[in-house]
Amino acid sequence: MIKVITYGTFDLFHFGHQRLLERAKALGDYLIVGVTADGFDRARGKINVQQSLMERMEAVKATGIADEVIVEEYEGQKIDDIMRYGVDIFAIGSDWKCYFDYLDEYCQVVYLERTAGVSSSELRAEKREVHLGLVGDSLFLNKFEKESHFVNGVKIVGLCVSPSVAVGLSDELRCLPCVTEDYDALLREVDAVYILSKPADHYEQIKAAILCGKHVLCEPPIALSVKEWAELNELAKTKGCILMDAIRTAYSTAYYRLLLLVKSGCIGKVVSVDASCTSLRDNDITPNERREKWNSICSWGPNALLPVFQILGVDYKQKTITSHIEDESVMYDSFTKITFIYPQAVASIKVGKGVKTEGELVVSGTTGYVYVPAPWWKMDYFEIRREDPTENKRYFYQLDGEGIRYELVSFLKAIQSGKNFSYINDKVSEAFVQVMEDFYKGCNLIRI
Ligand code: C2G
Repeated sequence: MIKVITYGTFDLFHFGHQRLLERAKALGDYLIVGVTADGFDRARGKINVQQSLMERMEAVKATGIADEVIVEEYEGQKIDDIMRYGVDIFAIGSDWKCYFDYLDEYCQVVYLERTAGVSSSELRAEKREVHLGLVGDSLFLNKFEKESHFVNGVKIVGLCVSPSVAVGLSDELRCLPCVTEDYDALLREVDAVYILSKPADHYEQIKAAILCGKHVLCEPPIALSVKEWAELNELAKTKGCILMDAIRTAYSTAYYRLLLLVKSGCIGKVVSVDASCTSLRDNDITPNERREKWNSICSWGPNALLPVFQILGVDYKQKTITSHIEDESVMYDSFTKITFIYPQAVASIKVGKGVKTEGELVVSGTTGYVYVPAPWWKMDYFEIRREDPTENKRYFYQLDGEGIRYELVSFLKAIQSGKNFSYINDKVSEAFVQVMEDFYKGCNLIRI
């Protein structure tokens, strides 16, 4: 019996896949199909896959061509599989020509002509080309624009920016079809907006966008009062629009795996979460501009609060905010420390814009702790540490583009499906805003 093996993602199963499987099967008597696991696809840079592993495996099974369907989970697995299953022929589309020649040490390698005119990428793009507009006053937009090219189905078509910021923007951004200072004009040209303007403008800008039926991805805080936050959320639901917090850390694989491990009890019961996020000030803007824009609490607060609220929840009993406020007129805090008391745990965050400290994250539990070195918010690595250091474990997950591309993929999926897949749920988003509101109102605020 001649055994043939082939591999693929088989996203949005199409005619090209069908033909590939038919021809692979015809090479022998028994066909094994390896379907790539989500984590493996991500690791090899395929981040736009639409269907879950289960759905993709089902689609392959439904053809009735495969005799056996397996999951491909790791680099190098092909060699393992070929040996384990006693495979005679490895078959793959001609788009991989030469790439798998190294397998000829183990079996015969056959490249089958790729079917022209159909591909998952095209199907994905067709399904959901979302025209995105950028709103903001930061050069970070350059990075955002670059990252958008990794996500098919999204196209940045416009930009609303003040002339002072426009000077530092890349040519790609300055040459967009719609570059304007008029926000309403931008809204007319797009399906969705990414908002990176100063926090005090978020409420009005989000409201205007949603009233026009546009989806919103906004750097948190979404609003500066819970009342406004609730109003925007309600409005988004009524209008069928997605409103999502943009925190890149939430979309990094390492951070997400850390959450899953902690939640499944790998360090016992969590008793403390401590996170610090600080940076020195931008030198490219004047002190006045800077003060009007992002203070410490708005720049870093939601990011530092993310692990606190996602691990311990939002029902804390007490909170104390201690801030060094440099300018009372605009509530510019160069440093803020917040402590939370939960029924059986504590948490603290330190944020600074003009004060620097070690940017680490520590989650302490009854059987060990998680340590994430600085800058933890760009997480690709963490350790689970125990009393006996020989039991320590290290985890590494590639982080591409600081998580921006994964965040965009989630936003697009949400738009397409009408369901918010955001890793940051409503409760967490609201709790960020509650902290901001208390800070600005001076509730539980100690000035140093
Ligand atoms: N294919 C094809 N014609 C198309 C599209 C795809 O013949 N129009 C083939 C590909 O060449 C591949 C298989 O269908 O052999 C599955 O394609 P994908 O789902 O795009 O998977 P791919 O990323 O090519 O994964 O490590 C190698 C991978 O597992 C192959």
